[in-house]
Amino acid sequence: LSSKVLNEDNIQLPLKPGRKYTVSIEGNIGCGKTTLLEYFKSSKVVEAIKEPVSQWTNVQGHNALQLLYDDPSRWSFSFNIYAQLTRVQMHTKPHNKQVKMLERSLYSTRHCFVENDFRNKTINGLEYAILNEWFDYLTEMPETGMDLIVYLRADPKVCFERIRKRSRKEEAGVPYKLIEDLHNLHEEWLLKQKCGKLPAPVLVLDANNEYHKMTEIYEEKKHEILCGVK
Ligand code: DGT
Repeated sequence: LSSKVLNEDNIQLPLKPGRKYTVSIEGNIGCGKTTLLEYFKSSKVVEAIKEPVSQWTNVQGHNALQLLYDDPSRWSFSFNIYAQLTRVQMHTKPHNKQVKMLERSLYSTRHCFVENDFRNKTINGLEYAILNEWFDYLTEMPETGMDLIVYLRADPKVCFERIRKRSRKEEAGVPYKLIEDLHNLHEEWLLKQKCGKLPAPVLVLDANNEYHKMTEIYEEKKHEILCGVK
């Protein structure tokens, strides 16, 4: 796996001074999105907005993530529509820093999780249609636009091992097939571009490496990851 930028022509560095940018960090469960956000969190120019997993494990007292994995056919629609709400909240959160860095986006819910649930029949045709109509409506809003996607591309086996090691209680029963399927969906969306025009150029980083090597890669690619903002 090598680092490359798709649609390289679309990234014009340095970008206009003073403008705000939105960068979405994408990749499979366990690929290291949180680590990247943690790395850039202390930067003066970055507002890092982590995925609200704690919100999903306590929706007014309901552990939506646990329910999702206990009984996907019953709970996938509820989970995805709630994930969609929390993602709009991330996209629209006001910020003062020049670069807003998001852990996933409305797009990964749609093209990876919702797509996977429909293919595996854990959501039905009507549920799929409702989620997609919401997605189309929400992504027409200028506030949900993005300037760059950073794809942390890792082997599904590596992700599966990391998920096993971190042993998040709700993910105890995550099957390898889910990780493989989500990997393929990220590839279809971000590399093969099978989901239509991408909302932003994609910077692909090899995320198979261990922590120290990954931080070296982040430092080396900092200029691109931050859209040229110093
Ligand atoms: P990292 O830091 O790369 O290891 O990332 P994670 O695993 O902390 O974050 P992520 O987004 O890959 O997943 C957190 C959990 O939530 C995981 O069990 C998958 C699930 N999840 C995240 N987003 C969605 C979504 O939009 N729909 C569904 N059905 N599940 C989702």
